[in-house]
Amino acid sequence: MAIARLTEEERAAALAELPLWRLSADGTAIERRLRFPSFAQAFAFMTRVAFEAERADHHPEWSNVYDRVTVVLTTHDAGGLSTRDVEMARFIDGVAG
Ligand code: HBI
Repeated sequence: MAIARLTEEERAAALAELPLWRLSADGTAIERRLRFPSFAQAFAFMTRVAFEAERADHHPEWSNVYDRVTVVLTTHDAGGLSTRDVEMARFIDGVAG
């Protein structure tokens, strides 16, 4: 299903509500770096997000080093940011705090 890329205005409005996320240099993705008390808790976070990603059919680009997780969200089908990225970022903020 084709999904629309956010306009500049929509992107700015969305980012204003996602202060923990940074816009990539090329404007096509948002990134958040997280740190957890342990590797086990970092991986548990990734597991919860993984199940949501499957449910939403929207998957993060992410990496994990011990207690840290870096999450990058972009919509490949739109060639940039879409509402799916905003919704997933909100979900992640809800899980990670
Ligand atoms: N995840 N981040 C992201 N971007 C996509 O475009 C995307 C996805 N997960 C699944 C998906 N697209 C499928 O809908 C398409 O590959 C068919």
